Amino acid sequence: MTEVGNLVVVGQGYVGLPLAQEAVQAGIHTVGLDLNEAVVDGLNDGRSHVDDLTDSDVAQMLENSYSATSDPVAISQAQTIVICVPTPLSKDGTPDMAYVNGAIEMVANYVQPYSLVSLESTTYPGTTEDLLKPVLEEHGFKVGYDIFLAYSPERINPGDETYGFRNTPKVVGGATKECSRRASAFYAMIVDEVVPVSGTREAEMTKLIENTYRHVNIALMNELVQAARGLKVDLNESIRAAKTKPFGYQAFYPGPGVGGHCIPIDPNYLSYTIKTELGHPFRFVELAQEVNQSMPAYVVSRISDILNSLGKPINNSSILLLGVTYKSNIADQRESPAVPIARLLAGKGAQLSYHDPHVAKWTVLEGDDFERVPSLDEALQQSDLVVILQNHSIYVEFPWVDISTPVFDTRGVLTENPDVYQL
Ligand code: SAJ
Repeated sequence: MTEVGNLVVVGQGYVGLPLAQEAVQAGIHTVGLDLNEAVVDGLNDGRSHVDDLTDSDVAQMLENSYSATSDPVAISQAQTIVICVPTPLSKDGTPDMAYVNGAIEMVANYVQPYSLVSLESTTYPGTTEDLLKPVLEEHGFKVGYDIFLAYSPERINPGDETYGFRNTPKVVGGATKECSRRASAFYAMIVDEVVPVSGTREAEMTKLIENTYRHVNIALMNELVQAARGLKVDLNESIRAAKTKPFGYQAFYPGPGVGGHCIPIDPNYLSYTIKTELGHPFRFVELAQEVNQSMPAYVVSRISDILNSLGKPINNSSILLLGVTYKSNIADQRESPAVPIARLLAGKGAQLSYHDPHVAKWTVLEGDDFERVPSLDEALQQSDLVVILQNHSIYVEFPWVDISTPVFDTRGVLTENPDVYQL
């Protein structure tokens, strides 16, 4: 415990807060450091802003050894600092390292000698060595001697009932052997399995492999579903059949687009590095990004074809969108494809309404909020077309046989119903 000492977690979002919770449960005095005062105040009032933690989870943390603050001086009281800040894309699609740069500068200004600094934010290989290490050394530290530096990719899976923080193996790569030892000792207190790798680059690449694998395979299904339509093949049925193969295959499904904080973002960190460091494109990621980003327009073209076959233009047709989050059965809307789909339909004159059990008010255009339809049953009867964008359980279990309104299912959840339109 002395080596681990007190912990400061920089960033109290969907990654930092679960990590703080696990550390508190392990008996580690933990301070959640976040520059967003509203987040800090909410946490200190016992309120959670993260899907995977309830208010009572936060209250329990406060009763133990947790508090939140926006004052970086807390770093000077800790021996272990974990950085869990966002790594989004800039407008031009390149990595936006502003949060990481801000965090490491703040840590370097306050961190005590012999502390451990671990970065968890998803990023390109080389970030820890080439961006964090120089900042610490500019502040007089010698990495591996009087400061210890590591990278450990976050593997938080929002809404996952099976895998939580503690039972998901944690990959850890240190800048030096002693850094790796220190980091492994810390993480061993909060996860069941630590997976040490030889360096920070290997740890950074691990996360990019994991998510690029998904990104590319989802894009493969998104491109294939368009060809399958032309070949008169029910692709979702073939995927379900392929899934019976007990080895060498993992099912991915076509959809209306790829949302979330990981999959549409992370692989671009890989293609960015390859392009800038090596001077050539990383074609798999660029093609996958192109295919996945084209899905909203493909969905709208399918809507146009369906309404056309019913003798109705998109213009003035009432279209009910079901499910506006990025993933089923959670409230997170980040990068949800529902937004570009709604914008395209509104641009063509559609009368839009939406329902989502997790979203009471939906912002499609800046300052233009939609209210959720008050009654799903009524809205279903009053629409010209219903479009299922997210397979929330409520829609999978809904009695669709009683509905006369045409339904377009972009998630392949109603394939048993021949009258339902598919991607
Ligand atoms: N999607 C498809 N077809 C698929 C799978 C996903 O269209 O077959 C779409 C989803 O609708 C969503 C997006 O892609 O919009 C991302 O879905 P996701 O299942 O990958 O969910 P995420 O973004 O929450 O990914 C996380 C990742 N976890 C971490 O990065 C720590 C990922 O590594 C997990 O494997 C994934 O959850 C998971 O398994 O649910």
